[in-house]
Amino acid sequence: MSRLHIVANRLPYSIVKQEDGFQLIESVGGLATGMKSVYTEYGGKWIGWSGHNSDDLTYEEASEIDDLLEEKGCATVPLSDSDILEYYEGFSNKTIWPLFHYFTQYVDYAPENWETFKRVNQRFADRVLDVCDDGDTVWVHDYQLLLVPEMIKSKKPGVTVGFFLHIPFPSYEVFRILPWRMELINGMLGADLLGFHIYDYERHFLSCVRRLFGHEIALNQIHVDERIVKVDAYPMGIDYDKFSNASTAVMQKTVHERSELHKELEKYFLMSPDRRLVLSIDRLDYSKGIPQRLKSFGKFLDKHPEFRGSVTLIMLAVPSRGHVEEYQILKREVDELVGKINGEYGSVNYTPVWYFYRALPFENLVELYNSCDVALITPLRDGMNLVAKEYVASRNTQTGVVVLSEMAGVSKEMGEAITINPINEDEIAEALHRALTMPKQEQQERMKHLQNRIKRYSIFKWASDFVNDLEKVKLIQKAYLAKKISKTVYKEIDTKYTKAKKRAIFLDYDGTLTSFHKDPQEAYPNEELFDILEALIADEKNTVTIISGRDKETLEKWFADIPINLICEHGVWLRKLGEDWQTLTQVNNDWMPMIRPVLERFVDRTPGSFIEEKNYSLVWHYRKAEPEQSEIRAKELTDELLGLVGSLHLEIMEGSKVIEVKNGGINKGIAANQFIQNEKYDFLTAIGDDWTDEYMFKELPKETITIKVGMNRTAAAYKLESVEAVRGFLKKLGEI
Ligand code: ADQ
Repeated sequence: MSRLHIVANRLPYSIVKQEDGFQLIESVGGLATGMKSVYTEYGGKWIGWSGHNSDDLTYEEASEIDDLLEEKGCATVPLSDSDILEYYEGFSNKTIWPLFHYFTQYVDYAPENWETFKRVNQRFADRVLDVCDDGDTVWVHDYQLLLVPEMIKSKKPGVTVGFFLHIPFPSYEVFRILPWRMELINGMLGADLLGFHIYDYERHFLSCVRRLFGHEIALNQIHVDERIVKVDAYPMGIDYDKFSNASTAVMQKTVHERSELHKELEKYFLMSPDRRLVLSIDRLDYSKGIPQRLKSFGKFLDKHPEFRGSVTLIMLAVPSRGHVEEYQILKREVDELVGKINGEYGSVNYTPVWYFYRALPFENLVELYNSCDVALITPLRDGMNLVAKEYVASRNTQTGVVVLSEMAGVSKEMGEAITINPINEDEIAEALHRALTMPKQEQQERMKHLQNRIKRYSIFKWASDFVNDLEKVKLIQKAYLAKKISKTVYKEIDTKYTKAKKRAIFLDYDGTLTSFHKDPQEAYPNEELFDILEALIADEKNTVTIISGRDKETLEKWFADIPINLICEHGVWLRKLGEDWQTLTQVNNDWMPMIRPVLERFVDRTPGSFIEEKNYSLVWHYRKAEPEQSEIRAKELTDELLGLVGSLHLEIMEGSKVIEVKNGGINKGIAANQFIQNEKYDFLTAIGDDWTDEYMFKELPKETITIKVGMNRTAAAYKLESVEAVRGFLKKLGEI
């Protein structure tokens, strides 16, 4: 692979001022560890902010920092006082953070913060554009840089862009509140691969794209203009061995090598063999559910007095975003709750909650993971939560229990934890009791499975999976473009067309010649389409046929004034030029009274859907209905119909937002072949967009130029991306 650059709000170093100048301290956080393995391997740069306010630095100091970082492969993006206030503390942490964690009451909608957010994102993108060339790959991280992918892609489409969101992506109902919702999604869609921790966030994102933009989505691929954007879930892991080895090292230390904290912990256990420790670790953030956790611990001591005196909660809170009012209020609330519990249940030699409001060195962190019997992890919302994984990795004894919020992304990977609803204090109190009384053997059984899983999907595997998929997206995009009608391919088609003496042109209608409308009756042909068709028909070598699933009455009405062949209802009816309608096959309608009530039931349960009755088929339309609900209903209806149609010799066809029930043995492929038999065409083409057109692509003679509209998998030889592209193609053939 060519060079891979990382873009994140922060660089993987912090900078401290010493007497003799600045010094870099390498970050040991999860992201820095994971990314270092990829960006050094691929020889790229890390682009980000140094953490220093540029207003506080002289020109010489800023240059010194830049030079030091440059030597480490980093490119800095300067942030001034007002940038930090409005881009970082403002829009990132007071708008996106609360909204994406479902704290809508805390969201600040200040427009000036949005303006600065855009400006600073552009500064990051410009810095990326400075250092990268066409063919390079860029991996952008997290919610502070949501606009950067599009800002890169629009300037350098030859750069492959990946984006990973470390926090949850909320459901559409929450996301839609944001006045700048379109801009944010548009920014993200500049990426070629979008990664989320879990499938739920991916699903929410796709639902927002579908509802706000209406882009075509096939499974997890979005069709944005002429590009395919892939969306997938990659649950971020940790450096498992680092925690596991450090834990072994802690155990092996001699008494005088041990840290003060370690000695304190040992003293605590020596006081009584029944002593137990429960661990709680997070940044002091309202999303982490700290007050609820404390109250639950109080409830536990209240309900289970036998544990008073022997169970202590060690609560570590890393100071975070202290300038923001909500965080100050939270800090006061936590302080008061700790005081209250300790006052109520404590004694001279028992403190129920040990509260540390600070960051701890790595070694101490591991000592705590090592010594605590239970990890109590109860965020109200959390993108992933790495603490849970770190605890598991540090348990070399294979004992220990994780009590885990179902609202943390990590809960999807930790089926063996005791999961709780973080708002339900009674449930948490009971889960804690269960954890503290769980037999050792059961603990080991559960821990073994957890460890195997977390070890396998480490931070390194996570990073390499994402990077490999980014490579693969390029192949998917290439395959798509390979089928696209390029200038050269068009020339070949045009040469065949010009040489031909007798041409048959089959054109599907909805989604091919005209866009879909919520009301199918509004999809009538416009002037441009008539001009295109008339130009084709004017050449007497051409036989033009519209081949559609629509009923014959509609198409006859719409195309009354133009001499064109019509095949309707997927091939039941044919009207050749100057002739009357004829049926291509013998069919009957005896089955309709049986099937209609089933469809009616689905209409009643799916607002916006309706039934169309054609001469020989019944169609359930759901384009106007709520998209997600109707997809589920469509599956239910198909299942129900499958049980009915077999004995009636019917077929179910799933078109674009329609389910059609019709007599078996009829399709566009059979009809088109019947149409051309006994005639000698030396140029054949068929254009269509949905899977009912695949019958034509598969069954027409192999020399047919088959063209699929859209991105889905197809048997057609070529693809055109849209109705406009089809019209453009036909205009060129018809020379208008
Ligand atoms: P965070 O909200 O910061 O991350 P988390 O994933 O739990 O949450 O990571 C916290 C990190 O800080 C852990 O590595 C932990 O060891 C460390 N830490 C916590 N308390 C500490 C203390 N007192 N001293 C020292 N270190 C401490 C965001 C998202 C998460 C997502 C991560 C990664 O909010 O949901 O898991 O990014 O994508």
